[in-house]
Amino acid sequence: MLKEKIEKALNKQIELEASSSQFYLAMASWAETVGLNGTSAFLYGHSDEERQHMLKLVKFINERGGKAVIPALTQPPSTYSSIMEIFESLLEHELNVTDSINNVVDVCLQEKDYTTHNFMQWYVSEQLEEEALARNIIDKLNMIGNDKGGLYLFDRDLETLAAQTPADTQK
Ligand code: OFO
Repeated sequence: MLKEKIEKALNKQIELEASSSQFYLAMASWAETVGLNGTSAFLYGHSDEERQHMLKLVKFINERGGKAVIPALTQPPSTYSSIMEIFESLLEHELNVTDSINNVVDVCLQEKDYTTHNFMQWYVSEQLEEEALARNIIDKLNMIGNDKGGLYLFDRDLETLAAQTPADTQK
């Protein structure tokens, strides 16, 4: 049976993963409307991944005798000034998610819940990867600057990346 504190922390994490999914969906949709098809495909895929992260938590809580709460979500921005703004806010969002995951891990240790602690390790390494990827993308965008040809190639690279990780095999 899940302790109350753990259940609360995990439910808060459900909300964050769901809001990540919603956030990236809004970004994907905007990118699609401005012709950044690769960026859009990448972000649609990323949004699906976040939904899977949320679902994994829902199932974990319920399987351990707790009760998952499906949250209401706030509306993400529907327009962005640039592709750089998208990835900067994505990184900021991921850093918040990492803080929250670290907090869940802390609560697990305080409550001596080693099963949930073990389950959360997957999220800890996932965050490392996601932060690294976002930083890498921002570095590339900084290199490209205002070069339109560079942006075209960047968008195509993201399309390739998205195609390599079809939604149904994403974590
Ligand atoms: Fe769920 O990994 Fe990003 O937020």
